[in-house]
Amino acid sequence: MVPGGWLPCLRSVIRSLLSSLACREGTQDLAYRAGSGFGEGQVTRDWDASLLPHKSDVTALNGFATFTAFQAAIEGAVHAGVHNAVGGDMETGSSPSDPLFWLHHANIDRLWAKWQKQHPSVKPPNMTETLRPTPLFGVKVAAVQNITKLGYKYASAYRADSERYNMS
Ligand SMILES: [Cu+2]
Repeated sequence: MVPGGWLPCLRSVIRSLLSSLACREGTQDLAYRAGSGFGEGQVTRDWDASLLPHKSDVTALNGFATFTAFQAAIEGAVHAGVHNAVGGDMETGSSPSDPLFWLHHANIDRLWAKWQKQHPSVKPPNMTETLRPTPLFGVKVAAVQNITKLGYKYASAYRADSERYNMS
């Protein structure tokens, strides 16, 4: 398990990326930064749509009443399923070199924000734990719970995913 928790670390990285982009012009820089982080910017993919998560995997997330159960469920079928479906670099430790990594992780964070909205009193069991490694994270789990306080929001957080996408 990631020290501090997988979802809090994911959100901390998204927040850091957004802060970095706020100091730059345009979204072209996102693709450049993502593509230049590992390797030579050459992204490999080996697409297999049969490995994508199903709509039922996403809708089932709302049924989890504890953070620990929710985190385990989203990390498994929903998160890993997209990594495996895209294939190539997305299945390896160099997955951040693929711009899809950042879109995918932002969507995972969005789904967590949506779940938080539906379970406002449910918190991770380790709110006082510091995310590690500290040079990369170094904040407490509690510090990444509220995306509004982190300075961003998801426009679709209040819509059903089936309304936004043609999911079958
Ligand atoms: Cu991932």
